[in-house]
Amino acid sequence: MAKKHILIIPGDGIGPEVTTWGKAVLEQIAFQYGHEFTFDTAMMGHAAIEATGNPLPDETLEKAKASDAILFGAVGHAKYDNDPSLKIRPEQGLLKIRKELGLYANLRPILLFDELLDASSLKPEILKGTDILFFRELTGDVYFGEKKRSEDRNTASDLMIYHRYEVERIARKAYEAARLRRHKLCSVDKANVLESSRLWRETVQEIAKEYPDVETEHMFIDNAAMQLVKNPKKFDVVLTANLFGDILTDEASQIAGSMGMLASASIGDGTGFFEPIHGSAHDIAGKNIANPLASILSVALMLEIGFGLKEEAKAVTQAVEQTLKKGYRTSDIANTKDDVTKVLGTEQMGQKL
Ligand code: GGG
Repeated sequence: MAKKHILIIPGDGIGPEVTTWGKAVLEQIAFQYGHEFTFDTAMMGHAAIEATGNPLPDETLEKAKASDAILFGAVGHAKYDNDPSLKIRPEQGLLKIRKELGLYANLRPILLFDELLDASSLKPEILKGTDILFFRELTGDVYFGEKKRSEDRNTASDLMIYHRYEVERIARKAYEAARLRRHKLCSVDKANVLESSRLWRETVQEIAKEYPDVETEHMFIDNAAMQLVKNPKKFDVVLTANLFGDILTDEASQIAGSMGMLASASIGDGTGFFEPIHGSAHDIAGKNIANPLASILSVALMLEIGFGLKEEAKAVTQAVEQTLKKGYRTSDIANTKDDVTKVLGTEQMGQKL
């Protein structure tokens, strides 16, 4: 029996709706397998700014450090998107918690369910058999480099910065994962232009020597973006920097059918952090139309990677597969050919699992 304490951070927009169903699945797993999961909740993002003035209150960070895993929803709000001059922003909470918890590796599996082959705008014959695991670096790059604005406000810069140790540690994690998969790793950078990418490539080349059984390829980001839609099956493990990973995985979500299908696990040296890759989608918040499957699949990652509960994780993924096999869809993954009576809201989809 596993005894785990899980912190739920619903966040903003559709975050609370989707984490409700992630938590429900955790409760169901605890019941079925005889585990003891206890829960607490905490604020982050816009909700936290409104309540405390701080996107990551100290109390949230303390609770996060004291938990065995964190299930997170999303951060963001239209108010900030429409006013770039606002200094305190929801995303700062997410970036700070990643840094504070040392969450340097963000694993984003592109899990393509056969049932959703026709939900993608890409051709089924290009997609079928695709199985990619992205490693997005999470604590460096332009996200954390110095930000500057000139006095006249007409010039701005974000420092793109990487240290060798940051590349080494995520590269080793990615190579270890490749060893358990198809022994292929593609490192994505822009080494023909960027110095930080030249450090990235040079470091990955060094680490590659420790893993002679893994075939290494280096690819420029522009080519990778193209290959991802042209020939996604060619990729196994993809290792890339923070910004490139953020963009490439949104693109890759179209392979899986929708942003609403992609889960992620952020890991480092301590507590793991599990969240859908989608943002707060405030335009659809509260309408009961958000897809809860990315949150539920994030729970599968928590069970497997966070707690080592492989059988339980498999049961969650299989439950998602079975639900899709029965024809149930949320509107983001529905197709005009689908039976409209099986196009469900967030709550109804959550209850099907
Ligand atoms: N669940 C992911 C989320 O809330 N994304 C919004 C966001 O601000 N993302 C920035 C990032 O992932 O670096």
